[in-house]
Amino acid sequence: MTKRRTQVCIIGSGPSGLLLGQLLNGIGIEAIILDRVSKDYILGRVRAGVLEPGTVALLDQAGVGKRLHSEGLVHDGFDIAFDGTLHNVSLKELTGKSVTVYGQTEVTRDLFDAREACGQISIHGVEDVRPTDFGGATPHVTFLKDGVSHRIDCDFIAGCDGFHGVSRHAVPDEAIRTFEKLYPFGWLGILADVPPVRHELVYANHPRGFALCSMRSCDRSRYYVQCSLEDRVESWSDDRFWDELRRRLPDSVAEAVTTGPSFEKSIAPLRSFVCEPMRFGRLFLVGDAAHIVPPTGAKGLNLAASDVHYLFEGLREFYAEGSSGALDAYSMRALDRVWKAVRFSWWMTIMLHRFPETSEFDQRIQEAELHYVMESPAGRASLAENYVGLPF
Ligand code: FAS
Ligand code: PHB
Repeated sequence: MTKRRTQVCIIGSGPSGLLLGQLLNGIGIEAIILDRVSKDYILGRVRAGVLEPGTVALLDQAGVGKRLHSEGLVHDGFDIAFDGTLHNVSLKELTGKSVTVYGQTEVTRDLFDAREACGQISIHGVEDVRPTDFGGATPHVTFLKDGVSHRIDCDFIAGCDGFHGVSRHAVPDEAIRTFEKLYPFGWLGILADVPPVRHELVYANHPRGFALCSMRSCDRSRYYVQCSLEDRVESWSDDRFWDELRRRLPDSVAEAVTTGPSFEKSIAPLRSFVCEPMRFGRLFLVGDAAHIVPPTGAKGLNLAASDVHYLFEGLREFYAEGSSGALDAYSMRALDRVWKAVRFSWWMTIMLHRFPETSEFDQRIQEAELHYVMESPAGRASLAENYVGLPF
C-alpha cells in the first residue's frame, strides 16, 4: 500500500469537489481529489443550467469566471405559462439581481482547466474508496487504483461524491438522519443545436404536464417535458418530443419553437433528499452527497456552491487562525440554506407539475396558487428572491 499525506482529501471531482479544490488552492491549502470516473465521463454529463449570482461570485473568487462572463447568458427574468398565457417574473425589478445561464458542463470544464493549470493532484478511475477514521485521530482515505492499494492521510475529508457516493454511507446509521420525498414523475430532457424559442426560460404548467424551455447558448436549446416514471427514452422519438413540447406551450410560443435532431436525450427522476447533519468529525458532506432537489427551482448546483462556500470559510479560518468555529458551524449554516431551497424546489414542483393522482380540490388549489403568485406583488417577490438564491 502506498502512503501519502495532504491537508484535505476531496472525494468527487464534480462541481463541488473541483470548486472546493480551486478555492483551497487559492490560499495555499493542498487538496487531492479522487474520482471513480474519468474527466471525460464527468464532462459528458448534462445537468444544471442556471447559476445564481452567489454562485457566479464564488466562481469569480475561484478565478474561473472569465468564460462564464463572456459566454454565459444573463437573464433578468423568466416566464411562467399557464392557461395559454405567459406571465413574466422580472427578477431584476423584484430583486435587483439576475441569473446566468451557463451549463454545469462548462463550469466543470473551467474548473478542470484551472486545476490542471495549477498542477494540482487529481486521481481518476479509483475504486473501493473508503473514508476512514474521520471520527478519530488519523482521518484517511484508502482506495484502489489499477489494482494497487493506496492510503491518503489528511486533516479533513470532503465528501463531494454525489448522491450515489460512498461518503454518506461511511457514516454509522445511528449518527445520521435522512429525509426523502419521491415525486410520481420524471423529466425527459433533450439537447438540440437549434436556437432557443425565447431569450429567457419558460416554465409551463399544462393539463398534459409540465414543460421547460431552456438553453445552453444562443444556438443550443435544452427542453424538458414531464414524463411518467414508467417512460423510457426509447419510446420518445424526436418528433414525439417536439409535438408534446409544443402541445404544452401557449400557441404563440409553440409556433416559434425551432425543432431539430436531438443529440442528448435522457430521463431523470425527481426527488427531495436531505441528510442531517452534514459533518461527522473530520468528514464533511458537500453538495449532492448531502441533499438532492427536484431541478424545477434550478437549485441543485447552486446549493453545492453554497455548501462549498461555508466549508471553505471554515477551512480557511482553521488553517489561518487555528480556530474551528466556522467548521463547527458548517452543518447548521449549510442546512439552514439547504432546507429553504428544498422547500422552494418542492413548492415550484407542486405548483407547476400535474400529479397523476391529484384530486379536483388539489388541482383547484394549484390553480389558485398560480393565480395568486402571478397577481400578487408579494407572491412574485417571494418567488423571485428564492429563484435568484437566498443569501449565503
Ligand atoms: P456530482 O454528482 O456532480 O459529482 C459527484 C462526483 O463524485 C462524480 O464525478 C462521481 O463520479 C464522483 N463519485 C461518486 N462516487 C464516488 C466514489 N465512490 N469514489 C470517488 N468518486 C465518486 N441541478 C440544477 O441546478 N439544475 C438542473 O437542471 C439539474 N439537472 C440534473 C440532472 C441530473 C440527471 C442529475 C443527476 C442532477 C441534476 N442537477 C441539476 C443537480 C446537479 O447539477 C447537482 O446538483 C450537481 O451535480 C452537484 O454537484 P456535486 O455535489 O459535485 O455532485
Ligand atoms: C436547464 O437549463 O437544464 C435547467 C434550467 C432551469 C431549471 C432546470 C434545468 O429549473
